[in-house]
Amino acid sequence: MDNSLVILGSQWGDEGKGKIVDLLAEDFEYIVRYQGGSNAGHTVIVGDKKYALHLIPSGILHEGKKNIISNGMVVSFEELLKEMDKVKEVVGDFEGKLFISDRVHIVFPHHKILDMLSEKAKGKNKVGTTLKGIGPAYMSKYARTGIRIADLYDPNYFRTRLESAVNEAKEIAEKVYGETINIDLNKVYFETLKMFEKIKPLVADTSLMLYKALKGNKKVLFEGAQGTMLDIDMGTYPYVTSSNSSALGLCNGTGVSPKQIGKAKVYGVSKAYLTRVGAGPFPTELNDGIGQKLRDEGHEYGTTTGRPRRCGWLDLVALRFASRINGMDGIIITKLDVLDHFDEIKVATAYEYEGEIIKDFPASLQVLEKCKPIYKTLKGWDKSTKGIKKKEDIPKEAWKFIETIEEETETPVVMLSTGPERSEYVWI
Ligand code: 2SA
Ligand code: MG
Repeated sequence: MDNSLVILGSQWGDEGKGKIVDLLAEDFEYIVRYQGGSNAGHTVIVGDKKYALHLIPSGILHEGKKNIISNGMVVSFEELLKEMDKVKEVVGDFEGKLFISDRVHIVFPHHKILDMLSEKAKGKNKVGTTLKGIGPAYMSKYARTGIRIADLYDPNYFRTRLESAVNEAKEIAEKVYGETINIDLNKVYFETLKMFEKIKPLVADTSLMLYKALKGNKKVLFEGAQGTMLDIDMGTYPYVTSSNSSALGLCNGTGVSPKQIGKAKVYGVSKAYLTRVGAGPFPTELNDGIGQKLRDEGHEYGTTTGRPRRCGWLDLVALRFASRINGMDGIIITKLDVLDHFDEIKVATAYEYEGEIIKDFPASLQVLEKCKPIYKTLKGWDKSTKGIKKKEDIPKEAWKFIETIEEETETPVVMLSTGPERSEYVWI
């Protein structure tokens, strides 16, 4: 790999990005998370140990890498410190290995409370958020009432901003949701400053760091969280997350110009089928035995929340869309082995909407709800692909599956991941 690289989710998250980033990290000097927060759940398995990463980039388990939490992320100090504690046994000292942008917005306890109240108020129309306070933290950012790491260096300034933020949260809770909430301003203030002391040595101007790195032709791996179809602008709005989880978030999330970012390759990670956690449209969802088989075989439960994931066939209308908006140079297919024992495998190549054939993913939820997938049915391979490492071992029916993906998305499949271990993959 000569270039810098973007690895992102091309579905609704949980495509297995963590494993891929961990696998490829060896080739890169910088690994950068640029959006989202602890709503992400990136599972990395090293030897017999499993690490669930939420905020820290998935390169942290490699030696000698610079892992960056850049300005587009929203960070809960409490969760960051907890996570650092979990990987401390591997990482040791974090200085020089983990960098946090001074422009990062902080997720406070009141954001989590507002997340919960907002979901409760939506009732059956709830988004199904991770309740990590992500939406409310981005709301504060865009309402210009947020608090960044850079704002903590002057404790009086921080105090003033926190006071108005907490008062505003209380008012929203009362006026919008009819609930009285208890937030101890002093406690939040002193605890934040105390936690900040531990985080301070890691704080950096990461936009400048990345500018210099890219200018000096250093190799940078950008790690997306969630997935393209959850992107705030291009996803299935309002059933989306609150950040640009597609490649569109790269510039604003890193503070790096499109010119510099444009030199990176983009690989989109896609499961061989499709899952979604939380509510929202999902044209190829299967509420039957096949869906359950996918869930069982694929262990489809949320890394952050443990929620069972909704499962269905691969949707190439959505993947075609993801390839276009991300400018995908290649697709990495994960969990191929989950499809090992199906007689027939289906992939949606278009939708039917009121008698019309649609090939481009629509914006309207009302249209999406009425879209019926048009499937291409492929023969299963009924052989184990688990752990295969050689191209020659890929069954011919699986090649047909791969070729169908390539034809429909006009994007090459570049790698198959054939199991959760670092070593279980094959470049094709
Ligand atoms: P939020 O919490 O405001 O970002 O939720 C908004 C929507 O975004 C979805 N979302 C996710 N979907 C898949 N995976 C995510 N991360 C965790 C994981 C989730 C988990 O890796 O498993 O453990 O449940 C993630 N984060 C956000 C969310 O379901 C809402 O639909
Ligand atoms: Mg995940």
